[in-house]
This record gives sequence, structure tokens and C-alpha cells, in this order.
Amino acid sequence: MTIKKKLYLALYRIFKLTYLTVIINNVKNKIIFLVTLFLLGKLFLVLCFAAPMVKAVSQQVLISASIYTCNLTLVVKPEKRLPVNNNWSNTNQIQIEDINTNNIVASFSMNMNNLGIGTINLCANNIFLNEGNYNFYITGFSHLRKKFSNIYSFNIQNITHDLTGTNNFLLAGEISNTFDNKINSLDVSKLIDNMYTNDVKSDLNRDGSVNFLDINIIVTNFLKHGE
Ligand SMILES: [Ca+2]
Ligand SMILES: [Ca+2]
Repeated sequence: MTIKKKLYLALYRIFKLTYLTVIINNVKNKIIFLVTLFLLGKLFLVLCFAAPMVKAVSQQVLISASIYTCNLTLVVKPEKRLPVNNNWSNTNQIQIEDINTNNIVASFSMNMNNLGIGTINLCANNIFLNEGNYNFYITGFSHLRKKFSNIYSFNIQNITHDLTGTNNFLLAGEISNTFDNKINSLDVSKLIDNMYTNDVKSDLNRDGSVNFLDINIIVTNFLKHGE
């Protein structure tokens, strides 16, 4: 070994000794070292667990934001059916109005069964409505349009609104060929033309025939307007 190499080796050993002395043997640096190690450990744990938590929260927000009401069920009563119960079948036109914008945001037909119950899959019909308050306008097959106001809806995936109750029924007699949402001479004339037939639209009480019972209903509602 040359003198030069010996000199380099000696310098290296001095440096190493000095370094170890300063880093390991110095009590103050030991404390700094341990504290630094502790903080690095904490940082490691935060990075390991915080990232998945943030991701989970983000996913939760994304999921809640993507939930829409798919199945909407309505219960609607048509007036003066005979028999009164289990005889509420109808084809209703439904319009849903956003109460904030007054825009009709959905419009569709719904077939109701004998109990007055009808369901539509909104998602299958590309109707996606945000949770909130809406007005429901419902027009029966032989009925004036009725407004059901300020209904809080679309907050769960499957929702039912029972729209029956005191004074909550569809008024019958709107049967003329032109829907003008009022019962007038055109409607009465149509019913008279269909007297003693089984014309479904003129059979207002759905007892199977058009007769004076239906005349009585249309006279009662004469000159009434829908909403
Ligand atoms: Ca009319
Ligand atoms: Ca009838």
C-alpha cells in the first residue's frame, strides 16, 4: 500500500469515527434521531391509512349522488265508481312539475289496477329526478286533470305516493274527442251519443253500461274545470 493510499484510508477512518461519534454517541442527536424516526413513522401511517379513507369517502359521495328513484308507485282514486271499491282501474296521464322552475320534468302514461295502484320504472324510461318537492298533475281516461301539490319525492330508490284521501279523487266526465280540461256541452253530447252502449270512456262509473247514472255524474260536474 502506497503512502497516498494509507493517507486516504486514515482520513476515511477519521471521518467515519467522527461521523459515528456525532450521530450515534451524541445524546442530543440521538434524541433528534429518535424523534425524527417517530415522526417518519407517523407520516408513514398517515400515508398508508389516510389515502384509502379519502378514497372511501369519495366513493361514498359518488354513490349517494348517483341514487335515483327508479320505481315510482302511485295510488289514485277515480270518483263514483260502481262498485265503489276494487273498481279503480284506469289509464292516467302523469305530469311532474318542478316547483322551483315550473317546468314539466316528466310526462308519461300509467295503467292503474283495480286498487288504483300503478307503477312505472322511471330509470327504464330515462327519467332521473333529483330529490325535492314536485307537483303531480294526473289526468284520468275520462277525467279532468287534478293537481297534487308540493309532494316531496325521489329521495329513495323505490317510492310510493298514496294520493287518495278526503277530496282527493279524479272528477269524471271529460270525454269529448278534444281534451279541453273542462266539462261542457261537448262532453254531454258525447255521452248522450253513447247511451245504452258499453263505451268505456262514456261509462263514467265503470258499471259496464252507459246510462242515467253516468248522466247524473256528468251533470254534477257540468262546467267544472280541471287544474
Ligand atoms: Ca271537455
Ligand atoms: Ca255506467
